[in-house]
Amino acid sequence: MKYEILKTEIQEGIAIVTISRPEALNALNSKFFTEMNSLLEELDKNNEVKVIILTGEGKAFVAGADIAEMVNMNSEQGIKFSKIGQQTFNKIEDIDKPVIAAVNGFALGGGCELAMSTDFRIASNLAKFGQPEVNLGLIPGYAGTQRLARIVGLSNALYLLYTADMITADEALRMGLVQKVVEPDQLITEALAMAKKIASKGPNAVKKVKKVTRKGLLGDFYAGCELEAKEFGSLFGNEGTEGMTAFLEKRKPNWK
Ligand code: CO8
Repeated sequence: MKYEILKTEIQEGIAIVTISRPEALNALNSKFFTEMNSLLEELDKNNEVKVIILTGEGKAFVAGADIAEMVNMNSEQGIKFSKIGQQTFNKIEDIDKPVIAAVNGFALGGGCELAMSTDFRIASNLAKFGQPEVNLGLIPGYAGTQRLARIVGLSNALYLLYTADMITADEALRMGLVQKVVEPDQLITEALAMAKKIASKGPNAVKKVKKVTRKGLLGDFYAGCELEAKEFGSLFGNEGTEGMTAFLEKRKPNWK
């Protein structure tokens, strides 16, 4: 597929995906979702890619769903547009490679929801976060009502959703919405360093950590523990045994 909004660069096993429609602050339109779905399938199949970084071009990460595209939608079209976004962001959650958001600027509405569908977020100190939907007489439609409270807790979520306040990267850090804040010119360097660190770990262990941690949060605690034990056991006799042997032999593991 020919990509017009998404630019991808792969270096040393890390795919850096840049959302590039800066004239509209990278607002999410139908074309974005078509491209993102196709790209996720490609990255999923590409064995060279171990970790994915998502970032935005210009002063925004993503300033929300495309208001110009949504303004004339009827209820049925609104539901459809919401579901397309939900399914795409679920794919980001489900892909069995870690995904990191490197939030360079505004992450508002659908942009904050996109960032929340990644595994964790690193932000430039210029980034701003918020769910401004109620300003437009709307509510989040890409699972923001569900993910925000799971990430920052109920009261922080409701505060952001009710007030539509834009918060700084440091406030987002305090709430746990981002995991690290850096100078703007360090954002990609730092995201790459984190991605490379993850890529150096046992690849199957990393995939299973994502699967088990995410599944556990969606289902019940005991089912999560069952899955954890099963996946834990599956690493013995191969990657786990190699990692433990390497530790005892004081050498680097040889991941397959
Ligand atoms: N959609 C479409 N265009 C946008 C959007 C957007 N979300 N945000 C910015 N733009 C456009 C502006 O219209 C402007 O275009 P133009 O130059 O043609 O006038 C251009 O980007 C630059 O924007 P500004 O001039 O406004 O830039 P500022 O630096 O002055 O302001 C802000 C930056 C504060 C980010 C401001 O642009 C803003 O408030 N944007 C809207 C933020 C917002 O409300 N986002 C939430 C949208 S709703 C949403 O995301 C719901 C998700 C769920 C959808 C479910 C589907 C049904």
